[in-house]
Amino acid sequence: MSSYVNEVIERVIKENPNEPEFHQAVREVLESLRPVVELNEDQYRRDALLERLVNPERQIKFRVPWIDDNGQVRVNTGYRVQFNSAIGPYKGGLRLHPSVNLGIIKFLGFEQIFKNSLTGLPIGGGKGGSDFDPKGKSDREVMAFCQSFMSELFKYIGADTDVPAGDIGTGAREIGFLFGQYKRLKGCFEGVLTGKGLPYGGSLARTEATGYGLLYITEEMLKCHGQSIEGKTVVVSGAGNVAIHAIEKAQQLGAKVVTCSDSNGWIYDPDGIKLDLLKDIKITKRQRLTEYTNAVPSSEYHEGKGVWSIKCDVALPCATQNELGLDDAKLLVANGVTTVAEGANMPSTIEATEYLKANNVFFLPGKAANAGGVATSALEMSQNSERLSWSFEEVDSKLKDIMIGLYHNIDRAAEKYGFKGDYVVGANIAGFEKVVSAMNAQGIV
Ligand code: NDP
Ligand code: 2IT
Repeated sequence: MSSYVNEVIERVIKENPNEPEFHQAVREVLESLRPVVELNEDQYRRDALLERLVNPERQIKFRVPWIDDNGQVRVNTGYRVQFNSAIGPYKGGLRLHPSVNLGIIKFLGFEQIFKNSLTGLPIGGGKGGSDFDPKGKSDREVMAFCQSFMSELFKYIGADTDVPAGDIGTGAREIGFLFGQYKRLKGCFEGVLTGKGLPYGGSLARTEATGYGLLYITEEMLKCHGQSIEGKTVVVSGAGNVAIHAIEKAQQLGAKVVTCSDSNGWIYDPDGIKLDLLKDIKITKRQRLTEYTNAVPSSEYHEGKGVWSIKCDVALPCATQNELGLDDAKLLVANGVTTVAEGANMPSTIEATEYLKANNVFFLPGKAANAGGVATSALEMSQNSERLSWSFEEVDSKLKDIMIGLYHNIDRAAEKYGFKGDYVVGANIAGFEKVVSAMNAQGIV
């Protein structure tokens, strides 16, 4: 057992107190890197490779004052963690949610390094956000916040340095306000954000990409095991960008999706989720899920958590971190689940992941399964660089090829180190290998 891995995990816990999500993400990655670290322990230790990997290149924390509709000044905290630029400009979303703190942004930024590496595209890892809650705010308040946030962030980002995008709470509206303020301050129209609107440099299929990509990789994995998603019962959590487009592609592939959820409660529709209705409620009207049962009386609405109690073949957690715990994993296994693929970032706890794997459930970790979003962001960057835009079909087919290639890459990496079928190990090792060879080539920086 590599003592170097243990030492670095202990240091991370000691030096980053009160950041449990960051500890969890580091532990999960470093534990699976043991076989690689053991082969190279002397060199990695001499070069402090793991210490450099777990320490962000830069973290920026700033005040975000804005004025609400009553004339009251409000103050939020903004963050951007520029974690690792070994293989390209920092790339990763901005999360706007009251739960955001530095530890959450660091966990997301750390995951992003390996995810971005797995896409095969030239993007480094970063993440940002704020504890601002867009929910219940007027468009003017959201604009005021976004303009203030960008008035500080613009100093640190750029099309070739750091390219933020959406995440929880940051969708097309917020990206538009952020882009407008960046352009005004810099006096320069450049691809500094992805997930932009189509009239000003956005890419077709970026909105759909994370959810679609999740289904493309899941289908490829099932295909390689002689199965298919067609005819399967699927349980989804979340009702945001990732969840909605995962439901859409699952339905297109012939699956029956029976649940979705938001931060208040969840829906069980045994006849299959009506996607047009769900989109109207969540995207167009920004309403609560209770509206769904009002429109579909044969469906059930429950307060709180509960989608994992529904019998299914495939479970797709698409809301937030640690939303699927050990008890949920036990319920899923008892009900015969065969596949869990993570649309969200780190939605399963370490105990839940271990339990699912021990019970022979196919488990695709988020950094592989949800990589289609950031991969398509990188395709948006390419289109911006060449000042062209590609058709939906072209972007979608590139996305599909990337997800299929990604599956075979993590499958091969797992097998090479004696962990055939363990996609957690495969994703961490395959993502790490590319980053490490780039770091080694660039010297001690
Ligand atoms: P959205 O804001 O569009 O949707 C998030 C959904 O999850 C909403 O339905 C929200 O409920 C629910 N949710 C959020 N936080 C909580 C919480 N603390 N408890 C319960 N429910 C919650 O975000 P996305 O769909 O973009 O993101 C979902 C996940 O996917 C996140 O983990 C994100 O990091 C990850 N991801 C996103 C990518 C993207 O391209 N957008 C790419 C890769 C990963 P409510 O409607 O009440 O707000
Ligand atoms: O977690 C993620 O990969 C995202 N939120 C998307 C990041 C991006 O830059 O498109």
